[in-house]
Amino acid sequence: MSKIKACIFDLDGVIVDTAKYHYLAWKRLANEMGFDLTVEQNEQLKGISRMASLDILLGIGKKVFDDGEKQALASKKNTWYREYIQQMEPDEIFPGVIEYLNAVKGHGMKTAIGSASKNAMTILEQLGIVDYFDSIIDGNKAKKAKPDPEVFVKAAIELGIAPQNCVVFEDAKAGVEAAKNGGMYCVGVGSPEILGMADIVVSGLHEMNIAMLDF
Ligand code: B16
Ligand code: MG
Repeated sequence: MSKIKACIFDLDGVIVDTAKYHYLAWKRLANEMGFDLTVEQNEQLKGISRMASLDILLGIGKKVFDDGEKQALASKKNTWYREYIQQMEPDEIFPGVIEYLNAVKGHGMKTAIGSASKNAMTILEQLGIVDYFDSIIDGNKAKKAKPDPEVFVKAAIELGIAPQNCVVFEDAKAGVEAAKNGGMYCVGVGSPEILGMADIVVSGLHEMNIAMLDF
C-alpha cells in the first residue's frame, strides 16, 4: 500500500500555464524600460518570487533602481498580470488535472496547493477549482522562496500529514529541491533533464495514475 496520504500541487506550470501571462507582463515592463525579454530569458523567472524575478529582469536590461522604484515596477507588472489572469477561463486548466484531483480524493488522500504566487487564490477562483483543495498555501502565507521547503511544510502541517507521507507535484527545479528539502516525495512535471532530483518525472498530470504513487 502507498505511503502517500497527501498530494501538494504547485500551481503555475502544474495546474495551469500562468507563466505565459507572467511573461507578457514582464516583457511589457522591459519594453517600457527600453529593452526586450526573450522567451529563453523568461525561463530564468519561472517558479521564483516576484521581487527575485524583477532583479533578474533588471540584470538582463542592465538597469539599476533603488528599493522604492523597484516596488513601483513590481506593482506595475502585477497590475498588468492581474488584468491578464482575470480573463482566464476554466478550459485553460491543463489536461488530466481535474480527473487526477478526483482520483486522489477518491482514494482518501488530502490535497493542497503550495505556490509562490500571491495571486494563487485569484487564479483558483477564476478557474473554479478552490474547493478541490483542503489547504491553500501561497506567497502571502509563506515568506521563504523555494528551494526553501516552507510553502510545502506549511501545507503538510495544515493537512495534518507527516512530510514522509506527502508527495509534491512541481514543474520548477527550485520547487523540486524545496520538496526534497522538506523530506517529501516529488513528481516532477516537465523535462527529466531539468527535474532529475524528482522521484519520477511526467510531462503532465494526464500521465499520472494512482499506482504511480507507490514509492
Ligand atoms: P506572483 P508557482 C510562481 O508560481 C511563478 O512560477 C513565478 O513565475 C512567480 O514569479 C511567482 O509565482 C510569484 O507570483 O507575482 O503572482 O506573486 O509556480 O509557485 O505556482
Ligand atoms: Mg511552478
